[in-house]
Amino acid sequence: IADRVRYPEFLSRVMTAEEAAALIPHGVNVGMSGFTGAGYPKALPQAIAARAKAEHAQGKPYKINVWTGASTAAECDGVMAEAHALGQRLPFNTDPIARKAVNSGEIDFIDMHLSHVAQHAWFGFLGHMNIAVIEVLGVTADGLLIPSTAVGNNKTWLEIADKVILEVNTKPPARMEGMHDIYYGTAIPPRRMPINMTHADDRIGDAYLKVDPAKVVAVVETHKGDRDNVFATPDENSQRIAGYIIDFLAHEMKMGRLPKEMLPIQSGVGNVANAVLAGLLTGPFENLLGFTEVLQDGMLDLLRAGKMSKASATSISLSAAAYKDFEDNIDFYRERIILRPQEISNHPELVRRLGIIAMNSMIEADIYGNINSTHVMGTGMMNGIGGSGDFARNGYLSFFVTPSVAKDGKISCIVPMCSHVDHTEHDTQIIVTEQGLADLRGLSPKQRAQVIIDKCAHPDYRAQLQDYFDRSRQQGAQHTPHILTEALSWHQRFMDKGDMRS
Ligand code: 0RQ
Repeated sequence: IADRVRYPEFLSRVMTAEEAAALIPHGVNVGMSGFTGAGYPKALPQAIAARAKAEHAQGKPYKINVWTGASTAAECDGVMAEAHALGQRLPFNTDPIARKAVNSGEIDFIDMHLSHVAQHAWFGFLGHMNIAVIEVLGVTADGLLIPSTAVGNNKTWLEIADKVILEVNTKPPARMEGMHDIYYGTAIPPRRMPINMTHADDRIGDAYLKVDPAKVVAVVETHKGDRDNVFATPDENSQRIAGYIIDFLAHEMKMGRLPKEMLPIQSGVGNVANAVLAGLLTGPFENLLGFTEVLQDGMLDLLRAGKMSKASATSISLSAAAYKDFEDNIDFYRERIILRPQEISNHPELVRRLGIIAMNSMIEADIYGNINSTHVMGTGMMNGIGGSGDFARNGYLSFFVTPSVAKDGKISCIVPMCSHVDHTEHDTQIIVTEQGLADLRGLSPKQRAQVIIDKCAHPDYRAQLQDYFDRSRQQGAQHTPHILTEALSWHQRFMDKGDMRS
């Protein structure tokens, strides 16, 4: 560890994860590193879980509130949820055990726009942060921290926490040093200055995170890779969705509505997102730029092939195979990848100025283009809104994609009314399913409904949606026609009978 921790003062604070977990009492607010299965602490959460179990066995309470960048992994959220160690959790989670505890009511989960988290913490909206547990790759001789595979909210956690525990992970390559761009120019209103970035690949900050050395109470060594973020090879539906998007972008360019040099791309997580990126690999666009929050396998492929020149993100979330390529070719990727705090990677000011093309997945859309990204049947939390809202509202173009049906066709992903709304109709420009692409720009609600039904609905549900829309046009006000007593009946039918088909 002395190779990685070159600041002598910290060497005296090296201890085991168990010793460090003993410094985290019941009831505190803990800021952890971690964004989409990357850069999360690997040792402390397990020691915290063991401590929680021991305390509970003695009949004592032990729960902590955990704030991160975004999702972590089984060895972080999973173990702590399994040990009933989580009280409040924000802002995003994909772990199945934690999800179950959220949906049983055990964990108080706060689902937030990822660009909001840091500033809401500075404003004091979330309460006081007691301890930060941050994975880093090392410490320089000057006491600066070399960030890991995800930056997330680490800058802010290090600034606002009373105490800091560092997990020094010796597994990721030390030669990542220099890849990060940590912006220290943020301030609290009314004295905010513009963020001086005009190109997606501009560097505007420092390569290191800063910490007040006096706050560092423990240094724990780990040697472990991130979660293996595997994705299935794109299926036929994903490939069709990707095909529609690429044809659409080429058409927009031909029509002069998209500049010839193409605009920077944001892509959400998941199979469809990866299929779109795979489609760009063989598509007609060159010199692409990525301005996204999570860099996945698909973007690494584009960089390697020279189709994408630079990619800006807050985290690198790769499969084991792609990670090996990243590690083996770290000098190549260090010149092409910029990892920033999530308040910058997702900043509405930058998304608007740079003209980002936003592509995000959803759970369901309604016939007017409202989008539900988070809730199953209106009540159960899936993962959270993540960064989708940061990009969708402010992007130059905003796509929402989904297969037209879920659960073997028993659920239509196009419904009369969404059971929960994350992105309103005003934030949705283009909806794509494997059935087709609905371009909603410049259309009124009634025009949008007809295009969505015609282009995106699955044939099993098209007539049923058309019938709902036609009957809604015979009653009530006619700007956004609805039959309110029937609008959520499809969801109720699924819950009663296990199938939305009438
Ligand atoms: O269920 O897991 O039981 O098989 O939802 O669906 O089709 O595999 O899609 O993995 O891309 O996830 C919106 C959840 C899509 C994700 C969502 C069921 C379906 C399956 C997953 P199973 P798919 P994906 C960047 C931006 C919000 C955050 C975001 C997400 C499971 O993309 O969390 O965009 N997005 N962030 O069967 C009931 C429906 C359903 C449904 C699908 N209508 N009703 N269940 N499912 N449609 C990333 C970050 O911000 C970090």
